[in-house]
Amino acid sequence: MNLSKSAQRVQDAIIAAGCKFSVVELPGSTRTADESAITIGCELGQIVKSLIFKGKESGKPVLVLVSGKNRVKEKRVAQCLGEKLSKADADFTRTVTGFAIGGIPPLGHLEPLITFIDEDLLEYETVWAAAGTPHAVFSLPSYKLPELTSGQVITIK
Ligand code: 5CA
Repeated sequence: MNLSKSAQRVQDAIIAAGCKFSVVELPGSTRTADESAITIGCELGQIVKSLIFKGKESGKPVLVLVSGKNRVKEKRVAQCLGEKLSKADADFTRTVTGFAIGGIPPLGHLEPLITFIDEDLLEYETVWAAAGTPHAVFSLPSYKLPELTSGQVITIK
């Protein structure tokens, strides 16, 4: 598949991580979790939302991978992180990931990000994540998420 520049960067990161998952660009929107589930034809819970937060004191970026069916309980993530969280705005998100909101992938960012993974994602055999643009996604077996992202699996909701 001939991928756009941002989607190709995610494909390259997947290959660099030693995996073979294929990024696909779809005609339908995958900008939000709801739209992704409709476009892909999967359950909302199978969508990996890649959300950026910021450590309140350190200012460090934190990536939280959440099942499309769940809301992040920031207190839970803060407990695991050891500091409170503040919300990241669109500019901060782009600066640390190199991607725009609606296409933030779980890997391939400009800098390595402390990563937490919603345990509910592991209930599904296959999950789908954004791949750099609001039309690009890739699927993978959920058990691969922790090694692909060096993320820590936690209870998030
Ligand atoms: N492509 C889909 C999933 S495959 C996707 O990226 N969904 S998402 O949920 O991970 O990304 C959208 C998220 O971006 C929203 O849930 C929200 O947390 C965040 N967001 C949306 N608008 C803003 C904004 N203006 N500032 C900061 N974060 C935002």
